[in-house]
Amino acid sequence: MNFQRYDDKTPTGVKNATGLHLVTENTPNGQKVQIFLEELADAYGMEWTTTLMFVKHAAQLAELLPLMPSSFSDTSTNEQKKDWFINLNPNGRIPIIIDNTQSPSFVVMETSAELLYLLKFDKDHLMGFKDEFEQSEMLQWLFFWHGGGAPYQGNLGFFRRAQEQSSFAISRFRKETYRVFGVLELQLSGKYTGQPKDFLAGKGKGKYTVADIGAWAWVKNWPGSGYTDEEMKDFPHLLNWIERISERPAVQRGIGEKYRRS
Ligand SMILES: N[C@@H](CCC(=O)N[C@@H](CS)C(=O)NCC(=O)O)C(=O)O
Repeated sequence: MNFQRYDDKTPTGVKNATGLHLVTENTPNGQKVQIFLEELADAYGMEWTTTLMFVKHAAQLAELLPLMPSSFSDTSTNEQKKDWFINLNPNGRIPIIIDNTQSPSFVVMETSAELLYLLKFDKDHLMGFKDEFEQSEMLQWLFFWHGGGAPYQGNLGFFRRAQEQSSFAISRFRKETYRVFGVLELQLSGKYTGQPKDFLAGKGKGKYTVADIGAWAWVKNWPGSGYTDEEMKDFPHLLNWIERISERPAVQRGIGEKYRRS
């Protein structure tokens, strides 16, 4: 153990990792970083190792516990709230990256900060920009989704799954998530700029960047968030954008088998 932020409960896979190490679960937030690492693998042969967590969400837990065998409650779940993990991320949430190429190792929490940290490995600016204004646009959309999209869609999921149903909360987060889908639609449609876009940021039709990855990992889950095909007809450009990004091999790997716990 050469890093004071590890303790005797830190899993050996985390403790003994060399190079970049991702601690994740295959949730929308986890997928953001999984996808970008897979993109970097395709572009530059990037290598890293992964520890898969079993993060249990409070609402799921409340709902699922009565259905679980009695042995269930003492399995090692809610790992992200245990000391060893809090030591690495005081926020107790996945994913995190540990960069063991630094001495001491450097830990990155918060998905958008992680995407931006990893951008330094994108030497040719394939998924970011050299131009400061395009880069600013990318940051605007990355932050827009991090602060103004994911929390709404996340809370919508939380309240939809909760044992105690609150129609007020569900309705608030359902409307707000729908509204921010509409903001993405406006940007992609070019309704006010005259320039329809394939991707959120960049000149002309835009370029696929970490801003798209950040939002896509969530927005693609619209059926699970309870929206109907009829409602989504309001967002044709957004639906095409979801499809366009889904086709990328790195995206398919980034949400795929490799990140599912057996
Ligand atoms: N703002 C954080 C959110 C991370 C987050 O909410 N992760 C969820 C999984 S999608 C989690 O760890 N939930 C477990 C918990 O809340 O204890 C980020 O972007 O990294």
